[in-house]
Amino acid sequence: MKLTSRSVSLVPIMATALAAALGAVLVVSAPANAATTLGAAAAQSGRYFGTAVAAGRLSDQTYVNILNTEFNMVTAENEMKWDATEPNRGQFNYSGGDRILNQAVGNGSRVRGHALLWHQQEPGWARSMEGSSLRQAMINHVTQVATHYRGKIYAWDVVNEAFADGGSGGRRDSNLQRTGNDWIEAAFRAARAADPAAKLCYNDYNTDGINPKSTGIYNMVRDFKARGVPIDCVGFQSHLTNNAPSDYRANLQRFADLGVEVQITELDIAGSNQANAYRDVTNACMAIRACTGITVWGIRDTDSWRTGENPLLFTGSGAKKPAYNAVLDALNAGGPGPTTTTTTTSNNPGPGGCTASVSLNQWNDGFVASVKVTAGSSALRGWRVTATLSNGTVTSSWSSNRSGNSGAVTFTNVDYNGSVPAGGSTEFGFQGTGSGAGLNPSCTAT
Ligand code: 9MR
Repeated sequence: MKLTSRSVSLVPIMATALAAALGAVLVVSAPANAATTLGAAAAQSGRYFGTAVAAGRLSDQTYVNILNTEFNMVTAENEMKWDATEPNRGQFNYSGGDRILNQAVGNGSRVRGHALLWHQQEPGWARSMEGSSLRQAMINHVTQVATHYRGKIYAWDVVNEAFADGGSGGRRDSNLQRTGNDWIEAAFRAARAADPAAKLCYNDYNTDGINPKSTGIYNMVRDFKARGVPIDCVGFQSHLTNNAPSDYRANLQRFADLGVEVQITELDIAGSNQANAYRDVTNACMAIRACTGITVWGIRDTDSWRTGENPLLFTGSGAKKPAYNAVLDALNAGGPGPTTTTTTTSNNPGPGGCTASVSLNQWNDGFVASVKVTAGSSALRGWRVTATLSNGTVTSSWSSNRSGNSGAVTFTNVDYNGSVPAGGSTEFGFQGTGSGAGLNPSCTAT
């Protein structure tokens, strides 16, 4: 897959070089083996292309045909939100969310979960709550919903739109925020505990360039990474008009440099420059290895929440718009995406032993390694994992004590994750510069 994407992306470069050498104008057409759907084109570089889906439209055949043909990631537009999934306190309803998830899985697509906590679309019962009882109710919500969908969600928007617009760079006021400034990290920890395999994202809008709001979020993510709060990705909604900000790519890159994935989560673009702006946004993602995919917020213009603005890739009757072709071409020309590899080293998995496996997210000059420690047929009381860096250094680590930062680096359990039941597992992680290839973690019970 990677080879194909490299050879595809080299074609225009070679053609351009040839044109320059000949002093001639050469029209570069799409490579002969270019993919013909958005999902397949994104997959060539290891990325996805997704859309928001409304359960109520799944009986519309035109809609479903485009959905099944073009997209390989799905977000429930409303059906996994708090008001939909817990309309009465402690009574959960997953009918709409499950319908969307099952349709997506049946079509070979993955699912982004949206959204565990958001100050809008709180159910009425939660809106009238505050303080510690609200804190308890919201964490329970995160735990219940993430547990229901455990193992089935690619990435969760754990918290949506918690930062204020304008120049403050601070949090938005809400009853959630008033339960204490640590509500976001409490939600991320609860989500990680409930579904360790899902990537956990913070998602927001008006964060598409470098501005006080995106910088406030940047500082939160940096702090989370430094303190070991589990966060894997940041979603940039990208509800745009005419243009992406000129520093769109630089903004994505600065987040990627913190060691999180970046995802474009709700893209729609109104205005007469639509096709160019869609191309620019797609190119920005393709230029960043840690940009793992793009989701548009609906399929046809008539499906959009931005009534009358026609901000999507298909017309109301389901025809492809110029913006569709701009995106498809940019995906086909896209640079290398994330390389996620999983290697497992087994040592002494019998009674008293453990195994360690690493899942690696590598970009140009750095990586994030997530290590899973699995107990053998006896419970663990403590563990030690050694991983070897062939170059570069470990710059931060979480959910473990570390000794060393280059060469053979040793990690041991912290107080809350040393006890692992027989056959059970726990995770820790670290971030480093250079290549994470060949870490070959080995695990010893202590
Ligand atoms: O598209 C969604 C629309 O159908 C809902 O009525 C609305 C409710 O507030 O939410 C819309 O989706 C929003 C998303 O969940 C979060 N970011 C902004 C989106 C557009 O409002």
